[in-house]
Amino acid sequence: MNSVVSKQINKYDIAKDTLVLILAGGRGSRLHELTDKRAKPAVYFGGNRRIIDFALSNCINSNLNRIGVVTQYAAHSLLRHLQTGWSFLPQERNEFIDMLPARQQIDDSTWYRGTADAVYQNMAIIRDHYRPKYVLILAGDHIYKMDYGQMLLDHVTSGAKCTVGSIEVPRKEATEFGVMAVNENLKVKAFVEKPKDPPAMIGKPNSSLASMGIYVFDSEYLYEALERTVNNENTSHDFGKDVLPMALEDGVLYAHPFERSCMGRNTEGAIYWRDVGTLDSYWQSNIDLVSEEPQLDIYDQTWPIRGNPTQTYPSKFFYKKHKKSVDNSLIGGGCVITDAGISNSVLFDHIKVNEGSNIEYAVVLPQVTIGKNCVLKNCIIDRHCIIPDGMQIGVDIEEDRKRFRVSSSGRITLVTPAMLKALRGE
Ligand code: ADQ
Ligand code: ADP
Repeated sequence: MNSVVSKQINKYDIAKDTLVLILAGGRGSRLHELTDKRAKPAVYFGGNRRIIDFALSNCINSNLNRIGVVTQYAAHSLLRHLQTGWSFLPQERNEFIDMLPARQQIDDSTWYRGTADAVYQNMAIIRDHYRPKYVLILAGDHIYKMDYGQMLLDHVTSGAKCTVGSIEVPRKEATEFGVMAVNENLKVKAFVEKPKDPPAMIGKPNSSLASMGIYVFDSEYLYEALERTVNNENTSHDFGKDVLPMALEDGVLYAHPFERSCMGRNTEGAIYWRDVGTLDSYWQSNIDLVSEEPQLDIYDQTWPIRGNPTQTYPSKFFYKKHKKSVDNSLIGGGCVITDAGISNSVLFDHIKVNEGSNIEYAVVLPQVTIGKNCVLKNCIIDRHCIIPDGMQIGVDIEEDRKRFRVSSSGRITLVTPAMLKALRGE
């Protein structure tokens, strides 16, 4: 007797057929000196994580365990992070996080091209070695919690060949994004990359539907689209500028609304997604975490964001002479705080803060020493800085402009070891 077993499409089967590519090689130039030596995805975030930990954790939580990290710019710090914190997947189940370096350098004019080129350069490996049915392309520099399984399932059931993650954003902020219009079936009807005057959503004049810069492709369609893009010298070899408009023209582009797959919402059900591309947005996303009810709940254990555990002793606090305190702040391990006031700040591991200092609205990266009687406000202090006794940062912005880097909004001061060295005349 023949029995027909009907098989429902489910997230787990799709996940097995999917290769994830995390684009982790952008220069991140709007983070200025913070990305002089490390790619943006390797920048520290949230007290003891790096930015790329969000995309990687979302993958693991979504049962997507076949991951390639496409690197180009300043990959060393990222590589070290992946080796020490992310090398636990079992090879015998064909699960992996592989580094896929894009071409390092051919000649000065062509070595560094767009995102589509970075994937194209790895296409032979993807097609012949990994042989996926679907390819999920992610940015390595977004802060959010998302079930990619739902986006993949929507992709397969809609009949799309390319699906783009989408989110409603204020129209005035949409100049930084790809902006689209969709029909009632979420088929994309128009797409424009970083428009000067972003089109509004129907019935919502102050909102635009933005691309999150994450894409699911049928692999065969991806290979064909990349060949067409990269072999055309008139294109910029970029997903947003070239590949998505091509998929739109081919009539195979659909949108996936982020609210369908946003995970780990706080009690108010907020949706949180940030592209931390500038000093202002990087600082703000870190400071967002210190509020009592943050929109991004890092303490939610149902969708954990894992990182690279550093061996630290617990932090120590001494209050002897001054009546200062620590309030509304995240403090990493191995810190020693002596008679110093700290509020609304994120301190990473191994920070020493000496007596009489006051820290407010600061993001302080690992292994920083802050001398006595310093004032730090609205600032980002890079790893390995030694702040001399009595230094004031974020107090007089005009003074800061002469010594440090002030963000484009004029609100945030960035201090790096190289700037302090120059100040010391070394
Ligand atoms: P952008 O954020 O401007 O816009 P882009 O700078 O191209 O996109 O970077 C996307 C990702 O690729 C980042 O993670 C970056 O680090 C990485 N990357 C860039 N160049 C790379 C290279 N040569 N090699 C490896 N990795 C590289 C995109 C879309 C918009 C969308 C926003 C959402 O183009 O349509 O709205 O993302 O943030
Ligand atoms: P991380 O980003 O891992 O904290 P650091 O802040 O120490 O590392 O430096 C960032 C990256 O800059 C390192 O991973 C390394 O690739 C590079 N780097 C640091 N110091 C030097 C140096 N003196 N010469 C060349 N490269 C360096």
